[in-house]
Amino acid sequence: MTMLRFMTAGESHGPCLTAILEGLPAGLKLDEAAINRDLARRQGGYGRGGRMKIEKDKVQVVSGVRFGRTLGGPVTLQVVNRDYANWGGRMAPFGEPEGPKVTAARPGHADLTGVMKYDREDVRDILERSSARETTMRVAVGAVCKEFLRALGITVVSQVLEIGGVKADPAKIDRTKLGGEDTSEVGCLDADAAAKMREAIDAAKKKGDTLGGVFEVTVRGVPAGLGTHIQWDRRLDAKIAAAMMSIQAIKGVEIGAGFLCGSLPGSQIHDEVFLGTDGMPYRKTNRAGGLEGGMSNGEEIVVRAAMKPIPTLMQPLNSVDVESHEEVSACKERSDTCAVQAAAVVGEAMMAFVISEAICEKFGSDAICDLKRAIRAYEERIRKGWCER
Ligand code: EPS
Repeated sequence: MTMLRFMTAGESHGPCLTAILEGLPAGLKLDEAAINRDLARRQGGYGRGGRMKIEKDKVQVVSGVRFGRTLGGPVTLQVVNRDYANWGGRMAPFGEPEGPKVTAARPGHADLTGVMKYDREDVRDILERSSARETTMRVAVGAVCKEFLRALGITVVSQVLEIGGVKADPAKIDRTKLGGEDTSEVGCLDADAAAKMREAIDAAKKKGDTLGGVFEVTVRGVPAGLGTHIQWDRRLDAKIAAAMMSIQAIKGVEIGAGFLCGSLPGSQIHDEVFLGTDGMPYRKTNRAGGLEGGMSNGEEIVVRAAMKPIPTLMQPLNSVDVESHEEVSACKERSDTCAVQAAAVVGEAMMAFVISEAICEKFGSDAICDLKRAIRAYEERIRKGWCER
């Protein structure tokens, strides 16, 4: 059984969004402002649509926390959808719906298959839950997990590396600036590429098109030995990949050198290990992305994910109508031109959750003081000679 788990609920234009996070140790200090900061970051980014002008996502913590400290019980988080005030007639739990049904499915969205699978006549019954608005709660959960990790000296940061084919130049990226304030509006640390990314988003918007991209998530300060080689479903790399892939619109995940591993010889891929003056092993490179044998190896964990362009196009693609069964142009919903920067914030959140879960599994999670002591004892054992003899 997993030590830490969460579930989200809510529709994009329903009354509110909810998440329940269970398994965090008691006694952890939480800061409401830190959760709201990440919620605001998720709402930002160049190329967002009209909805983000309506919503001012703010968390309400309704269980599991008392005067700023966790109690050990489920933490329930809620964010009100301000737009529900305009959507009550279409989204109320009871009564008769107002307005026409949505029937023209969008290619690339859950619309068509969802209607068939769940036997729904209105595409809205599918799109309301499949919408990336759900990631609001993942970010809230992730922000809580980040607080937990921060208490243990672990940080999770992200950057955008590519939007619509415009790539950041790795030579122009100062990795010490990772996690700082995003002044580029696209989450990219290469200022030249960031300017071109914004231009690409403007051009796509003008054409009624949308753009995807690539973001990277980095975790610093992770102890070696999270996850295990023992069983497939307990490997940390597998859990990270699944968590990233679970984010709406993600189509590819790479760890460390990723797909490059398929083309270079072993001598150019594996990170050589050296002995430091303190008698501890270290690596000069990190092509493994901090993960070997399904376990964290103590280096930074580095993961990239590719996001496809948002499927709602203002110049719609050919599709089918689920009511008339005719070929039609896909429906037009208000949407974003590009949300890669927001997806990077969601990526941080999912990463923070997976690392937190791995920590709770390895070190126990009743009380934060016991957990900290268990980590110290483990690190001391390794420092003393790797194995206890
Ligand atoms: C989103 C809210 C949605 C979309 C977007 C993300 O709001 P609305 O549908 O009211 O415009 O802007 O959702 C999608 C990209 C999607 O495909 O559903 C949010 O809060 O991030």
